[in-house]
Amino acid sequence: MTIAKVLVANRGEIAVRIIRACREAGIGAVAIFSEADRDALHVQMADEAYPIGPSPATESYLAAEKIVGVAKAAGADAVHPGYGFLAENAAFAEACAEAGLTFIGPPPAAIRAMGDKTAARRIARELGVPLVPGTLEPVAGDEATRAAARKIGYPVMVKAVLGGGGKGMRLVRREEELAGALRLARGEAQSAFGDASIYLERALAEPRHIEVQVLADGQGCVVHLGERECSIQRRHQKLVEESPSPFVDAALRERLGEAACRIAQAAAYVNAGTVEFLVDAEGNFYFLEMNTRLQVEHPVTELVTGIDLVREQLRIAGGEPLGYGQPDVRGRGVAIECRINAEDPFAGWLPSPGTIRGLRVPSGPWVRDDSGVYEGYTVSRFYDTLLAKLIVWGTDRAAAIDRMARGLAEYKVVGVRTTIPMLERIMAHPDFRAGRLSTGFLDRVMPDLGAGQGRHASIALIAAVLAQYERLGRGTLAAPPPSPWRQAARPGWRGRPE
Ligand code: MV4
Repeated sequence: MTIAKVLVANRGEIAVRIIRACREAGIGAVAIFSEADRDALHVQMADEAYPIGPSPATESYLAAEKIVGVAKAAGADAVHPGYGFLAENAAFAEACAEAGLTFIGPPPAAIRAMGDKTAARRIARELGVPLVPGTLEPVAGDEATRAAARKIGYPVMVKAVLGGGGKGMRLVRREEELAGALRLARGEAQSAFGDASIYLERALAEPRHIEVQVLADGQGCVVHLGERECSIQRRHQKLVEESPSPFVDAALRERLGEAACRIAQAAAYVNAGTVEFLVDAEGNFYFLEMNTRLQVEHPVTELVTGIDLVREQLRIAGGEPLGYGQPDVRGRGVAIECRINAEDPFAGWLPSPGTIRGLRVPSGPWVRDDSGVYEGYTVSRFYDTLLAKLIVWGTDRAAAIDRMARGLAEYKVVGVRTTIPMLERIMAHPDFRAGRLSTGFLDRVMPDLGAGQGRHASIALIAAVLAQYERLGRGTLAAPPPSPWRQAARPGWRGRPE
């Protein structure tokens, strides 16, 4: 089925990324936009753009029926969901198919199979892929759950069956905490996923979060494109990702990749997907879950393998075979991605919406800026805080780190606070430069940032809100600065005034 026009059911940097891939493939790109996104970059770059509804995502980017309706009216023959929003919504994929639209992603059955985390664990177990010790079915009733937790051994992780990405996840260190944690986890699962089912796993202490990119065509060919190290996270929001992982050697890569491909095959997977693992300090890996979508961090895989993942998604959805096998996939060098978010890690990670009054993005050899914003754009408070991703490539990890540090130093955003200063601190940190990473990295090396779930995180947030309130009270925020470049304390980068 030839795809001539794609409706991009997303916004921000990923919508721009998909529009660019369509443009390069000679495919028409249709954008949708909410009231808040009327002036957004993706709207300006698309061939056509249609309003989809009010600003709240539930009335726009999550309004499946409206999106299908606009796709049909615009004469699109395919829909790309991007990530987030409806990307892993099997009902949306089915609605697209029922409307005669190609969903650029996996079959609904694969989305459902991997969306039920205990079903995914059962598939991995049947394949002999190592699992984090835990239950393979949802746990019901406090007594049975208490017994299961005793059998697993504390600390345990309580997880939502339909969860993922850490949503609704709770660490329980001892039995006395279990009942309360179950009540909270079940409540969060019910409100977030419409299903209160939960399961238990042994909690691994400060593991690495390593994921494997897979690509599967419609003819049964499945390859993996190496791994990504994603351990530097704040409350399950990744901040820095890289490929390959500094911890993974060729033998472990082979085992991770083979396991990921077998899981994708067992799920009858088609298109791009990511298999997540936890890896302990001894190099033991454990299957966590499979994400049935393109990931934010896909560019690091693209820079190392030379494979355009969005272009491959379009080709696969159009019925084309991959045309290559595992021996043809080779990685070279190291790529690192930093997420430029409109939030202030030094003020309790408070979101920082507002107008971008000055913007200078880095460039130069092997520097890529995947952005959804422009100078003069007003960052909305309705959606996530991601402005752009800075991605670099280097011949080795030290070169990539140095290039990222140079890129971050060049990156200037005036008008909203960003994660750039914190990212610069990470690049300069000896533990990061030595590859000493784990999911506890941010807590360990920057406890002042209140990155974790702990009490100090709440204290940091309260302090930040009070400081903001005080500044407002003094009116110091009332008068806008006279010049963005004066605020950036640098001469205008467009060259010195004549
Ligand atoms: C875990 C874990 C340790 N033990 N499960 C986080 C998101 C989702 N992909 C699963 N995640 C984890 N699951 C067990 N049994 C550690 C993580 C984890 C994590 C946990 C807390 C804080 C940050 C984290 C970052 C990545 C993974």
